[in-house]
Amino acid sequence: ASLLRSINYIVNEELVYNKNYIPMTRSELIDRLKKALKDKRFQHVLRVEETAIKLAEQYGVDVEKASIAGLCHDYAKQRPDEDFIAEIKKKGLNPLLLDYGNAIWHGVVGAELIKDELGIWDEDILNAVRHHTTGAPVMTKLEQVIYMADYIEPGRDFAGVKKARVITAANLQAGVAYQTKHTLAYLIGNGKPVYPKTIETYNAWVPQYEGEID
Ligand code: DGI
Ligand code: FE
Ligand code: FE
Repeated sequence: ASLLRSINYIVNEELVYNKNYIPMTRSELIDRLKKALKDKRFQHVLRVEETAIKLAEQYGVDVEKASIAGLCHDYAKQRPDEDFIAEIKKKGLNPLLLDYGNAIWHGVVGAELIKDELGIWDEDILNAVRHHTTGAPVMTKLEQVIYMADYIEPGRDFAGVKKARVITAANLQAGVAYQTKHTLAYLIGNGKPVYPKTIETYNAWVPQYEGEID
């Protein structure tokens, strides 16, 4: 499989999807994203994909899943609130979601729109999208990779991003703890509402890895 991937890279200079996680080619997916997103956001998802593929190779995660999840993670970011509210009702999702907004919806509810509209049914990929903003107490390696790739992609520029990159290169789980700690501190520092899952993620990850992030 790894040889086949190398051949695919050489022949097509791009990753070829051959595991049926999505009923389209990578370039068709990229066209869909280009239409769904403004250029700045589209460029971000390309960088998240690139970062996710590198982390996937390093940490033994399926590269095809990392590519698809990286490209799709913000698929729904620019949808109007009505689309999310309709989807929450249609799928019978937790009504507590209605108290939040796009920051939370584009991942949790966005995963449902991806299933409906892009035909992705793989629960690992969908969970990586669902949890890319808040994290989760238990995350697969793919979910961790997407959570971190979104945070450290080369276009990110905030206090602490260099440290996040160094920690993540050394220890993926410590990277998760670092991001979780800093995001919660940011939300509290700015008086923002904290989604309960964000707090659950904090409790599951930060005390455990505290020694590895300072
Ligand atoms: O969609 P992106 O901008 O690429 O990145 P993201 O999906 O990680 O979203 C980041 C934003 O989400 C950031 O401004 C912090 C915010 N966020 C994360 N957890 C919570 C949250 N916002 C609220 N209100 N509550 C949370 O629990
Ligand atoms: Fe996002
Ligand atoms: Fe993102």
